Amino acid sequence: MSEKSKSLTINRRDLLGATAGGAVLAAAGTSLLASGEPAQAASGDFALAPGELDEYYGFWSSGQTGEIRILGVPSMRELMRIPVFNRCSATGWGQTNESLKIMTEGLLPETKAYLKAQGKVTYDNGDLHHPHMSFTDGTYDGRYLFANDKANTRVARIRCDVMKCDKILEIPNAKDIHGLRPQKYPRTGYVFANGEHEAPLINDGTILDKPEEYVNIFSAIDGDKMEVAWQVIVSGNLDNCDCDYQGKYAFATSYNSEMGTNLAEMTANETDHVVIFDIKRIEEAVAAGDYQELHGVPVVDGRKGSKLTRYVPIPNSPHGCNTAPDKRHVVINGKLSPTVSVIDVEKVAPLFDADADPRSCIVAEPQLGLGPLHTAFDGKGNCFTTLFLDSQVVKWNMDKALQAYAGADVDPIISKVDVHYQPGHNSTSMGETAEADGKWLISMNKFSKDRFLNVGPLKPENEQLIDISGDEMKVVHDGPTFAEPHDSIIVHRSKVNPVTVWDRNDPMFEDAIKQAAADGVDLEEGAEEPIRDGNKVRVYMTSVAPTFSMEKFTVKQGDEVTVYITNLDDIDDLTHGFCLSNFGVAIEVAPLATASVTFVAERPGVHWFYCQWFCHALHMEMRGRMFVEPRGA
Ligand code: CUK
Ligand code: CUA
Repeated sequence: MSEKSKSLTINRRDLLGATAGGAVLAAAGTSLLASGEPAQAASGDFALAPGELDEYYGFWSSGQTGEIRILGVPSMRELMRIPVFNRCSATGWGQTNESLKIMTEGLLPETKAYLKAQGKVTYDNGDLHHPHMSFTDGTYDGRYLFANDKANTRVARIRCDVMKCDKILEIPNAKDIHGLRPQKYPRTGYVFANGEHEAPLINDGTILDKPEEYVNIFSAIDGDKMEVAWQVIVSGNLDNCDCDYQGKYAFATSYNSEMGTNLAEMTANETDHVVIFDIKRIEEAVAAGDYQELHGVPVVDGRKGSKLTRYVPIPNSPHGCNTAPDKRHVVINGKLSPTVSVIDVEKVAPLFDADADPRSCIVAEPQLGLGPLHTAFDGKGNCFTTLFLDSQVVKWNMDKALQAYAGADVDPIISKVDVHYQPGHNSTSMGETAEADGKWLISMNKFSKDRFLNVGPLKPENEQLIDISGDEMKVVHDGPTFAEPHDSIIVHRSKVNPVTVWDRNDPMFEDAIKQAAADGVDLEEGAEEPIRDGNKVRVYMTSVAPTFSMEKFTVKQGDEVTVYITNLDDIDDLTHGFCLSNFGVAIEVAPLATASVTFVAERPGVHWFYCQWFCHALHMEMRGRMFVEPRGA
């Protein structure tokens, strides 16, 4: 792509006009695809020999698949999937009692009632866009990942010691959580979460088609307790968010300051805004009782004119919100504007004076190209912004952008590289922390088109690995992924230290341990026979490759049966499973874990259970029988 995009000015009306006001970005982008230039030569040092380990963990979202994926970077090998909002056939996530507890305990009462009417106990889907790690003192601390669910207004926490989700919280009052970031300083602390879609504050049907009475909600969640600490009512909607390295402010972009309900209305203004939240003032307002309580959460009013927030005008539907590792600048990505707007956090405090110009915190606004969505950083003063419409990543220099805004005749743009195609998020190694190291950039491209063998009408995304160690960016690898990672973080492996076997007393097994104690059973020994309690039957088994401790057990048709499996194998990687044929039951039991599953034995006859996780030369023989006596027998 030529430099023409640099000088090309485009406003929202031009863009909408060019696409007949239809499907804005995707349609416009498809006609602007980069031409088929030859791929750049690979630098070679991203490839690892068999057995070599990656330098970084990549934590990937999966969008509407609802899970988190762990990739190795730079090899881009997928290492693991962590089911979160989805169901998982392999691990039994959404089926084991342990996972069902996590998936149900944080739901609101009205959601539980709704689901019950559908014959369900939890949602089956999620839309996970933003995985982010907990921070201590401005860098990753390896404790937790947090992630949003845009589809069903939830926030999840994943424990990095076992790489399993341990909490899912439905956020009351808000609608459709999108942008999410953990507090960077002093620690996480808060997890900031944006409600994206506008709705009545009390959404009980009293107010319907009166958009002027809709609001949006910004939430601060206590990441340690996984409870909502406080919420803020805002003007306009909320898209992406980030926060500073000082622990004072959070920032959220708004693409629909108009509070419109259709495309034309939402894109009517040439200017939208960033909302800046003053954390201390909000905490003080909550402490002083200056709030309304809704669903047990203190909700303060931060709409325009409030002393708790400031609204900074930004051109044309800003999207991404990215704080630089210089601890000072926050980049707001223009989306429909070819610019990014840079906020200086040191100029934010004066904005809260009564007659300050809200734009006085903007210290640069370089024009980068068409469709800037997200920006990543190398820790050396350079920024990498995805250009959705241009199908490019642009590398630009922060200092030069500041100088240009101050009037100097300098061009902040260093180079551009074609990506394939239509990038959304990007991320750099450690780039969201004060320890950004400038080695790798991932461009997360929404369209793969012709980059892989055709797999039918539904195509993978294409995540390209870019070597950013030099001035020129080098695309060195194409990585297809299934629907639809939006965002990723690249974490140095020194920050993450998972265990290889479970602790027998892990909180995940709390209920099983309690129930076994009540039944007088030692989980590590199992029981000889099922324990009957009315029509509830509990079966306690252990597993040691290649056997279950019970060869057979008998229950009655209609019994509610709970099977507990405790895996006594403590060898690295020796996972077993429990799959009960024709009962739709299959669960994972990792080394030293206990897992349980409950079902109604409504099918009389002989039913085999088997281990579905290949564990031993005699894995096929690791099986047993459940006898179900017919009703009345
Ligand atoms: S959003 Cu997806 S490309 Cu949900 Cu972070 Cu920008
Ligand atoms: Cu145990 Cu396969």
